[in-house]
Amino acid sequence: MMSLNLSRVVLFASFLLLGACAGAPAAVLDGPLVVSTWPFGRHANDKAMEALTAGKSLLDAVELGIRETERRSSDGSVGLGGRPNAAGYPQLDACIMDGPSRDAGAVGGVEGIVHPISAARHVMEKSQHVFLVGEGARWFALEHGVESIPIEDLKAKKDAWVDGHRPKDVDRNGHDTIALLIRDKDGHIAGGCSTSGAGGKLPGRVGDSPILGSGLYVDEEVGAAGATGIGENVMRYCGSFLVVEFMRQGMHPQKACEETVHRIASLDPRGYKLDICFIALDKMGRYGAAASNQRFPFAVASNGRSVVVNVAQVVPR
Ligand code: SD4
Repeated sequence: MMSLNLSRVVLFASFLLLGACAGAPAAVLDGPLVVSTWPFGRHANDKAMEALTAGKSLLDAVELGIRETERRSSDGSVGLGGRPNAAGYPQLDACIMDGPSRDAGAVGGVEGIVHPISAARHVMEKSQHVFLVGEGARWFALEHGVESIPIEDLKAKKDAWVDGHRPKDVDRNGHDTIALLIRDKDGHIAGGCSTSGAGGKLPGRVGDSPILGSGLYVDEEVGAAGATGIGENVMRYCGSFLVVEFMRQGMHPQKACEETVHRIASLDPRGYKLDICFIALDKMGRYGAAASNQRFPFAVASNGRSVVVNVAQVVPR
C-alpha cells in the first residue's frame, strides 16, 4: 500500500517535471501590451504605445505614458493637480521598475515636482539607491533637472483647500493613482506608478504606490502587477508582489488579481471593505484586473486597440 502511494507520488512528480521541462507556454500576443489603472490610463497607454512604435525603450514608454497622466492632472488625479494633504500641499509618490535589468527607483512624499515618475527614473539610473523621500528626493530631482515649481506657487490652492475644502477625514473619493504595466513585443516587462495619494493625508504619509511589491511589482520571468485604492490596505499585504507570486504558480493574471483580493479579505478584519484594486499582465501577453468592493474600470492597449474595460467587484467567498 505504502509503495503504491509512493509510486503515485513519483509518477505525479515526473509529470510536473516534464511540464516544467517543456519550457514556458507560448505567447498569446505578437505585439506589445499596455495595461493601466482607471479610464485616464487610456491616454497614458496611447502615449506608451506611441513611444514603443517610435522605437523608444521600454522604460521610455513607461515614463512617457505616466508623464501624460501627470501632465493632465488638472482633473484632480495624479501629479501636482492632485488633492492636497492635510497641510494643503500635494505630496507625490512614484516608482518605476525594469524587468530585464531588475532595476528600480522610487520617490515618496515629494513636493513641487511636476513629473515624479521622471524623478523616480533618475533615482534608478543616476543614484546608488532605490528610494528617496521628502526634501532629499526633491533636492535630488532638482539636481537632475526634473521640472519643478516653487512650492509657494501652490499657496492659493492651499489656502482654498484649508479654508473651505479640506475634509475632516482623509478624502478617499476620486482616484488618484496610475499604475502602468508594459510587455513589449519581445516579452520584456516594465512598469511604473504615480500618485498624489489620498487627499487630506497627513504630511509625510507615504502610501503603497512607490513601495516596490505593494503599489507595483515587476518580475521579468513572470509578469507585473500594480495597485490602486487605499494604500494602507495594499501595503500591509505586499499586494502587487502577491499577484505576481500567484502568476508564478501558474494562475492567469485575472485569477491572480482575484485571488489576491480574496487572500487579503480573508486576513483583514475589514473583510472585503478594503477599497483595493489590482491590474496585472504576464509574460505571455495575458492580462486581468480585480477590485474588492467596487466596479473598477481599467485601460488596455494592444493590437491597435485602446479601450477601457470594466471589471466588477469580486464575489465575496
Ligand atoms: C494611496 N493607493 O496613496 C494610493 C491612492 C489611490 O485610487 O490609488 N487611489 O493610497
